[in-house]
Amino acid sequence: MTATLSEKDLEQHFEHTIEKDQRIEPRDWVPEGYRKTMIRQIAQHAHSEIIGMQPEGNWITRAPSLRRKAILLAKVQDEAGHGLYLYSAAETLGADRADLTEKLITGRQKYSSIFNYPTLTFADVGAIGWLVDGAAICNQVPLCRSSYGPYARAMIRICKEESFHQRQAYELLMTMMKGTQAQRDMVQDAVNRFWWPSLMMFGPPDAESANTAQSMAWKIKRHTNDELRQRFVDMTVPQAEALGVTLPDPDLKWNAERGHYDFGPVDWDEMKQVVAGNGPCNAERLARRRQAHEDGAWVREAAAAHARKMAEAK
Ligand code: BYC
Repeated sequence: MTATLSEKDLEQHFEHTIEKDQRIEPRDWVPEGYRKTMIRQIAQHAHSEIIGMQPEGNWITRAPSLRRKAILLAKVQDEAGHGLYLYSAAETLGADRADLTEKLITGRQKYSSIFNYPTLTFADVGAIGWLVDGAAICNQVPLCRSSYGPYARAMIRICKEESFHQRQAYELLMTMMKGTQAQRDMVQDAVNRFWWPSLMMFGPPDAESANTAQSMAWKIKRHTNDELRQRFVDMTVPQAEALGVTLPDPDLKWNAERGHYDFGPVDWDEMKQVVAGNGPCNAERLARRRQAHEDGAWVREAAAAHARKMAEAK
């Protein structure tokens, strides 16, 4: 005899799983709000990885040596892989990957603001790897303990790869800093342009973050946006000193009382503009993604035809 569980029982089981710090798995019942939030965050994250291939991909053909080209190619391919694990994780929640892609290219789903800034010199490849991957690691290591199993597990591999990305970038910047004055200036200029947008990656301030409270209660997020932003600043200042660059913030200073670095105000209006689609490269990034999607139509058709043939042959 099988007993049917009521919605209340299912809800209790879900709450209990979260409370005990156990993972929610695809087979488990989840409240609709949890499913929606998870799909929203995972889809935005996947889109960010895929759009994030563009700014650095811009330098593959112009990398200054074969070694730098091989490293950059591997990094950009890693981002594609991250996108794929994440779209697969979203599918376990009932999302359809084609639908998510459609939402991205029609501007109905977001991706990280950081990828709407241009990459003007090769030093930007280093600045992105150091600061953007650095911010990503800071944000994503706690997500390895996120309550949704497939997302948390994807995050473990992603973080390992991001750590390699950050190290190769720091080595690239170190090499440039030991070069000519023109190379050092290039690094400083890249850091000046990427510092503030990197701080925006953590999301709006806690007081304006619509989703944090619920996502923390569901243990999707383990820390607030401001906590992680502070952690990133604290971690990065000594790295900047070791590199020999300055961070473009006159208010940045150690606060012994707080045990943290104080930093100046982030330009939240700029972030809002970029998220609303008005950043320097939003139109270009989406147009490129749309074109790539159209160019790939024949691959999707061929794969579907092959799958049909295989099914018929059985
Ligand atoms: N850009 O309530 P909040 C990478 C949106 S890829 C654009 O705090 P939440 C890499 C937010 O979505 C890096 N939008 O939201 C790749 C929400 O809008 P909706 C990507 C942003 O979700 C290649 C609204 O603002 N990382 O590492 O609680 C090369 C209010 O925000 C941004 C991830 O996706 C932004 N920066 O917290 C190198 C990590 N910030 O949906 C590196 C996973 C906020 O309500 N995601 N918004 O309309 C997260 O951890 C969280 O989603 C966030 C935001 C901390 C980003």
